[in-house]
Amino acid sequence: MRCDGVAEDCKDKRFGPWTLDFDEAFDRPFDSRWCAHRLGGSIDDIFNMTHHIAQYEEMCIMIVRVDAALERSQMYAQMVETGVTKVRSDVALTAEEQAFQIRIDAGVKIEAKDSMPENYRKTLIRQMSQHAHSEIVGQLPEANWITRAPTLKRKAILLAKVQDEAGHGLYLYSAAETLNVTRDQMTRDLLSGKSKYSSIFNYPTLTWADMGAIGWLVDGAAIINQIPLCRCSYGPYARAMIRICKEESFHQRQGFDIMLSLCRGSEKQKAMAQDALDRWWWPSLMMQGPPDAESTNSAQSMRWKIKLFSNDELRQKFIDQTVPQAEFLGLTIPDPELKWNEERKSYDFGPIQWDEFYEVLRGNGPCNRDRMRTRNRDHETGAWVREAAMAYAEKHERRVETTAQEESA
Ligand code: BYC
Repeated sequence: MRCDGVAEDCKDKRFGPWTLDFDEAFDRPFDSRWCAHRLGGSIDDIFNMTHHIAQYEEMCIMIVRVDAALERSQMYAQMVETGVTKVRSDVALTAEEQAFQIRIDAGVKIEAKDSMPENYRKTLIRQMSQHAHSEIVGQLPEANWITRAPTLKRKAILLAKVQDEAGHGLYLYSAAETLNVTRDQMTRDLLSGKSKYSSIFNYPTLTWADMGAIGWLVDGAAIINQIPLCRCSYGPYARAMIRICKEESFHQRQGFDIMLSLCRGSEKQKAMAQDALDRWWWPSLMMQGPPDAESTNSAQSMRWKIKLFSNDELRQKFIDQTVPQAEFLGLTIPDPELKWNEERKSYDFGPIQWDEFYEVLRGNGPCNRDRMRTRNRDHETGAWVREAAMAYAEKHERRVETTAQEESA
């Protein structure tokens, strides 16, 4: 199978017409060197493209998006009718804000010590801390199944995945700390309910198939959202996301693998997989955030290149990627209006129950209270670990100081 494309909107002519042979991509793990060779660019240029190769046991899906021009995200911001008018026109910006915007438009990465508009800093703290909280709270629904995983192998894999989520939270809290906010403050905001975390983690995990559905759908939706974040304008966030995305890719595969085993199992196991898909499908679509017309932050975040794609664009990508995977599993997406649109080369889909999403955001989802209770309890019972770690760090620091003094005496 061959795929041809022309990166017409690329100013960078090195990404002119391209052809990819899917057979050649078969069985090939993600390899930036190979991609660079095939597309005629350098390895650095690969970071200006969104490449995601997902490889499954018997199915290999390759998604290649040529998205090289730095101007492209700006073009998107102009193209997408977000329905909000929160972006100030250039003339309304102060001289410093204009200078900052010029750097953003030129694709310059903003680093921790650079000057930045206060609202840029606050927007990043909001998004990055929410993202970090989602990783931490996201451990709870899966941790629920560690003791009940069906085999030792599945248990070890799930345990590793849940540990990875804690690691993602740590990278993100550390990256957010470069913006002059402390981790203690961010934690307080989570525990008091001031700061949000992803709506998806307020749904219960009722069966083992939910571990498959979370990996396949929730991590799948997360990857679609997070790959563009590797190129966002804030350096520490972008760099943290590169490693996170690599691990998320593994998470999604393990979820798909659970679904595949269930779908190849008994009728009862397949029904369990279908039930999990029925319950997780719509909340996974909501994960990408409200529709563009109701997204209060998108327009400004896209102008600042914190977001490179709108919520609706990411949702559509997720659907287009996931429907063929469901077909491969022999499962039915619970949407009678889902239909391939040949003209748009995308799937049309039925209405999303946004009332449910906003109820979850207001704290009235099936598990909101339980998640917050558990998180607060774990924070309190874990106090001794933090105290011990601090005491050890202080002791270590004192020892280093004493040794240095002894050596200089
Ligand atoms: N849930 O203006 P909008 C994971 C809020 S973890 C809750 O479009 P924005 C995983 C939004 O905050 C994956 N709230 O906002 C972990 C805003 O309220 P505020 C988590 C949501 O920021 C463990 C309001 O609605 N991923 O994969 O431009 C195990 C209006 O929305 C949600 C990230 O955090 C939601 N779903 O866009 C397994 C990615 N959606 O703050 C898996 C980084 C919207 O103004 N975050 N809201 O009071 C983002 O990309 C963006 O923040 C969003 C929202 C696309 C989520």
